[in-house]
Amino acid sequence: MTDIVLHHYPASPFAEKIRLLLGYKRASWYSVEIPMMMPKPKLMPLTGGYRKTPVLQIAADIYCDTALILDELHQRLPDPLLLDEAKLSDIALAAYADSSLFAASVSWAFQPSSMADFFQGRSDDFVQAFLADRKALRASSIVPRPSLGQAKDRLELALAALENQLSDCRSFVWGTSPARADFSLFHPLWFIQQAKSVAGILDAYPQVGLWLDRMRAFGHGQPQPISADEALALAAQSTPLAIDNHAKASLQTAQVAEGLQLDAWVEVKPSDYGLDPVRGRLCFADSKRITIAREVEGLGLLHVHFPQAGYQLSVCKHAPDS
Ligand SMILES: N[C@@H](CCC(=O)N[C@@H](CS)C(=O)NCC(=O)O)C(=O)O
Repeated sequence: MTDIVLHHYPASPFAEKIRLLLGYKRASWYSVEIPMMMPKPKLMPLTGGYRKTPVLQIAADIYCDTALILDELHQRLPDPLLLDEAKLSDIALAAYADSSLFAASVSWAFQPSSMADFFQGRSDDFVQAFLADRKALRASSIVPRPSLGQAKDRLELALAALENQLSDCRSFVWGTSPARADFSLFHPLWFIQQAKSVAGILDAYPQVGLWLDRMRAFGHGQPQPISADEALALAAQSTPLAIDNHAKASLQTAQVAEGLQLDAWVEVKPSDYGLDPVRGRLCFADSKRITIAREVEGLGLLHVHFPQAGYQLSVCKHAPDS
């Protein structure tokens, strides 16, 4: 098994989703702590502009977005328990939790009365810089952050439904083993638990509380801290996994008609918020993922992977500089 490197920071809920998955898989992994806000000078060479947290690196392959990271880790560290064949209900519930529920949990957790829970020991300058960074991140967003009142309504609906789902004493959302939906539902609620002054909203849901404990018990596996420079060196020493011709041939005719031939200069960007484009040559696209090749000074060839769902892929009008 090649080394797993997770670029993340402790307070990130989406990173917690992946840390917990690594715990569930009892994985040993390398942990690179990245800045909570821009600039991220040692991450950008790897991703080519994608700035969200977390990012998974396996040698010279870089995986963006936890939906894809979860699938990739599940493929590389298979286990008989996690639902192998994704069911539509599982994918849909995970997508709802990662978007609508996550946005509600951020609005709820970041109330004026709970800001101190997150920023204890941080300078005023840090807090102001962080808030400005997140405002800029959301500036181009197509999903407005819910108001506090809306967030409360959304959370109560979700918590009551989850309580109901778990009320037949099943261990996890779909039964005896955790699935995508469990990991996606966990991280927004974990984030609320970190905001101690407003976490009381969870108290009325005892089954949810027991499920949160059960999930948390997976832990984080065996993380070993490494520096960002060491992670860059791992990328520089390696070449990306080969993409076989059969897989390449799966590029859809409809996409080719749109100019998305293999080796075309393309850009990929999220379609919700943080719309920073990543440019490179298209080397693979199927129903699940998009892969682009980037030649990076000092690092050589990297493959950067994105999920299809939630990302826009388009042909670049001009060839990028790198
Ligand atoms: N769809 C992305 C969302 C990731 C995301 O929004 N992460 C937050 C942190 S939890 C983020 O990137 N915040 C800005 C930053 O870390 O710079 C995923 O599933 O990975």
